[in-house]
Amino acid sequence: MTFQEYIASIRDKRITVIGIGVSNLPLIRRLAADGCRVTACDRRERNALEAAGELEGLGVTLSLGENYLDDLQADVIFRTPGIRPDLPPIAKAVEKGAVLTSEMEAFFEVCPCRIVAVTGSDGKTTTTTLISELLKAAGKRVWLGGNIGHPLLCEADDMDPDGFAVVELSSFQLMTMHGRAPDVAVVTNLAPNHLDVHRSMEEYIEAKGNICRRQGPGQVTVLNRDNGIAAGFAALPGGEIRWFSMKEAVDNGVFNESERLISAENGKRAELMAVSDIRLPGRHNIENYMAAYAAVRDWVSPEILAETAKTFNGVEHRIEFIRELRGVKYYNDSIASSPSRTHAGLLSFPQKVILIAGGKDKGVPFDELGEDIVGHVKKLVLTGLTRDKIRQAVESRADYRGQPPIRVVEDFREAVLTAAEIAEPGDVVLLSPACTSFDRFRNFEERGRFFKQIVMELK
Ligand code: UMA
Repeated sequence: MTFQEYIASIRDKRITVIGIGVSNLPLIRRLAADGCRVTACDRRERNALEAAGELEGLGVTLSLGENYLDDLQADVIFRTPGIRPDLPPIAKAVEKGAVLTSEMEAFFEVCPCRIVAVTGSDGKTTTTTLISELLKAAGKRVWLGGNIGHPLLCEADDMDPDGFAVVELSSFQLMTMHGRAPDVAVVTNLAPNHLDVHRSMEEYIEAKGNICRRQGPGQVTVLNRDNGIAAGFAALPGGEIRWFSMKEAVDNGVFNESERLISAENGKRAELMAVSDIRLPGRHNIENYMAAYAAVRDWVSPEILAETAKTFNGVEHRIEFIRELRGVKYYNDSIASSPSRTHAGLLSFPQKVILIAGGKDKGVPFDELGEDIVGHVKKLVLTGLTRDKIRQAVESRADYRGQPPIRVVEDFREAVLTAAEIAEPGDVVLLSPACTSFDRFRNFEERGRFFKQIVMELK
């Protein structure tokens, strides 16, 4: 069924789209343009919903604010990922016969090409992007989307049946995926996450398992051998199991042996590349490469893998390599808007770095950040509204004996220039703010791009 035919099949039904955000907006527009009767619901009030006027202009009925689900009368419901499928009004509508689906579930039904789907608690965005890069480098047409921030349903009819849809899937999306299985499913790892939304760790694992639960012959399941929960998915029906492992040799998949990546195809081994060829910093990126190659080895040669590893700079704003100038490497980790994210950023480098941190105060404690800074930072440059709070968190530590030295600079550009000035050949300069950007920027993307611009202008 094409997307066009799918829309035709629901055109006479009462359609309700719940959640007017990134996933659903293009869908609402398309349904309305194709003459469907659409109600769109969102808990946000009208004044917080930029698209309200535009959608009404298209004939969409809006149900907004606190009681947005009170009058849910629908035959077909599209649920946004951020809403639990078992909310009482939704459950009641389903009891009365409504079909509950989502943008991603519908996409799986109408996607004309192969689907490679990636989930996991960590590394899924980088692994998804890597898979897309590898396939593109092998000359394939690729559509990249899903939880990574780009909904694909409305593009389905333009997709080339010989191409690939490469999608990142969150547990929220997977919770209700019961239809077509992906041709290749990748599970990077599983660790407690989103337990504010999921009722339990069991529910979270159950949702993630949906990525491979209905796979079968001719399909591929890539699993992390070193992660107990992800490895447990091998017991699900699944497809051909391909493992990746940092710790042990596997019969089918990719593993690390003495810092060299080895591909194994049903026992037959071939060396792929040295771990040191991977330009992205951090041990976790070795795992991301292993997972990605295990997923695409049928279409991507080892030469393309090695070439991509040497040149791929990473996903924008996530420990993204910018340039090397006079022996100093600059990295943009603007996405790190919390101390835990900066912790991960710092641990990605084997050496102590020159860290630029600080931003808007969102009330989180900086005690652990203080510990990370003392342990992993060579020189610290603080800026933004939290600059003094972070400085105090570092200086008040019993183990702080003047290392790292701290420079406090009010202006963001000055902060970057200061970091460049105090850096020596061999150093890494890392923007990983541990705070949100809203004291000075519209979002972390704007902060990251401004940082990159300043770094590129350095002479
Ligand atoms: N809404 C309600 N009631 C609710 C929850 C939400 O009315 O109970 C409304 C919100 O007001 C909003 C709308 O629903 O206007 C959409 O919100 P949303 O958060 O469900 O979703 P999207 O804007 O469509 O973004 C989602 C993903 N967000 C979540 O899963 C929470 C995005 O991932 C994803 O990029 C996007 O779809 C593209 O498909 C974000 C994320 O943080 C980046 N994901 C989590 C993660 O990666 O860890 C899962």
